[in-house]
Amino acid sequence: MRVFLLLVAFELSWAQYNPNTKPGRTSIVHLFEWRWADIALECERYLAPNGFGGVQISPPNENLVITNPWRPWWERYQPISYKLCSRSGNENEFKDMVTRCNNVGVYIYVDAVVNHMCGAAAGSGTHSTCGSYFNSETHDFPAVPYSGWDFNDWKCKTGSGEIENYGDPYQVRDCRLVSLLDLALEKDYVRSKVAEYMNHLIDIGVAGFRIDASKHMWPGDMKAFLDKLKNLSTTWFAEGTRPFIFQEVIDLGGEAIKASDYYGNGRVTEFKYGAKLGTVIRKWSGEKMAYLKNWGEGWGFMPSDKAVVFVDNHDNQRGHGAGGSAILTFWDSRQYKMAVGFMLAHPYGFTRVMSSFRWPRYFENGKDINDWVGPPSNGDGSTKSVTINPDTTCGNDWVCEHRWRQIRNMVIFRNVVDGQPFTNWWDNNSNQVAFGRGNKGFIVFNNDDWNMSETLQTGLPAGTYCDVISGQKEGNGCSGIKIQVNGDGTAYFQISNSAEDPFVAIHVDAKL
Ligand code: AAO
Repeated sequence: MRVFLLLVAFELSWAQYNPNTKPGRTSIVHLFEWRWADIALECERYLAPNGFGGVQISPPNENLVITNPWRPWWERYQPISYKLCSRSGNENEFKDMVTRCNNVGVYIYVDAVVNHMCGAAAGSGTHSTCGSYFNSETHDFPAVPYSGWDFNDWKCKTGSGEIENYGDPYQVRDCRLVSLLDLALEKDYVRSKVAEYMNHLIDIGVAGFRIDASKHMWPGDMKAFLDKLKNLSTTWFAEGTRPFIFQEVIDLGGEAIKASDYYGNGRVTEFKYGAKLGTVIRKWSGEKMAYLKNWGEGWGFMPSDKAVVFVDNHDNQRGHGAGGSAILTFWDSRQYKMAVGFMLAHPYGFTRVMSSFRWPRYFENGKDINDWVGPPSNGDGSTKSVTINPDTTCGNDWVCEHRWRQIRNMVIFRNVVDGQPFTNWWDNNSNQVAFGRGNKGFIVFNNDDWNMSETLQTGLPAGTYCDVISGQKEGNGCSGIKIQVNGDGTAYFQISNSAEDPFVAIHVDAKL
């Protein structure tokens, strides 16, 4: 009996690390600020046919409406209630999205903002996305309901009530993050309200959660509300499936709170990944791609099976959060494609692709003063829909990095090589590197300032392969460069340093 109980406990906690994506689908995409109606369409018309496993969505719950005079993207990180209405849509549209995406095997991961409510200076009124009344001075959120008792103010020991020092874990967990009213998650009432919200989403059919600002919650308090979560809906998932949990904890080293404090609850965001990869691809600080030979744990990252990895996220692509100017984004498209290509080819971590909107980036003294600008919107503040151009790119200022050929084809590459070991590493001791994934795929980069011309062991069966970066296999043809793999597995690669994309990727599903 004892052994059995232990096994059950192990099963339950273990399962929260599993992304629950369909077999053979290995990445999710963050469709930042997209409307639910557009996500439903994207699942059906693009994500399912191209092997994406799921979508991280922006927070779906009611939030503060900020107009000064335009609405910042970050208002969605200031909850007013757990009603499902936001700029992305209402509850019916949300349910329709989840149903339609699930029906084509693309699952939904909710950004859960449960550490706090709105900022202390939000005031009172009904300027919220469902029109619910709130009062930030009296800490009154009747639509949940939360009241003064449900916040941490009495617990915080700093003079300002704010987090003043990230070296003190008590401040980080018990005080306010940028003035956001900090929920008292030690209370069972608060835990229950959070779990009720998340269970409502599970009932609708979501597959998991990104837990915002996890660093600012005690891991034990999080465990308490996570333990209250139901298994996933059996309409789409096997009986007993636990929701996927990944916690947003920024740990670049040097602070009191470590990512490892959170491993017991689920996966954790590995912020070192994008910061380091950006530095390497930019060739800053003496870094070079040859050093990527032991990428992953060898670079001091968390264990691969705990990590969620990404090149950029919605914060650090615009100077929020952590990583600074090393972070690569769609603004640096050539290097960005290489970084995302490297991430998707490399076995480390569970991968998330970013999909952004364009904003009028404008630097003053090294800071983007338009870092607040919200999604493409109409005069009344409503979010614009994602239009699709004849060439399959997106309109209305939606960037749709996930639709860039190089990125989309590398999402497919990762699916094809899933489970294969990291093999056949080669480098020139500089910025020309190559590696394989068993006998399924091979990728070669030239990030040096000179041409590359090498014969390399690919590990692949003999034949002609279509490079999925410069083009792709189309019917029996290839719209890109063709690579000839010889009987002994070697192939000749020539990559100009001035190529549009100085990298080549081949895999067994793109064999001609
Ligand atoms: C807005 C206004 C505020 C206002 C507030 C309330 O900007 O001025 O006070 O409303 O009225 C987002 C926006 C915020 C916005 C907020 C609410 O980014 O600007 O505030 O919505 O609307 C910390 C947290 C991390 C958080 C990140 C942004 O730990 O959880 O800040 N990310 C999430 C979301 C994010 C959201 C929230 C949380 C809040 O992804 O979108 O905020 O729901 C250090 C710490 C990090 C810390 C950063 C930034 O990082 O380690 O934990 O992240 O500082 O404060 C080097 C270091 C690195 C360091 C970094 C920056 O890289 O190595 O460790 O420098 O100093």
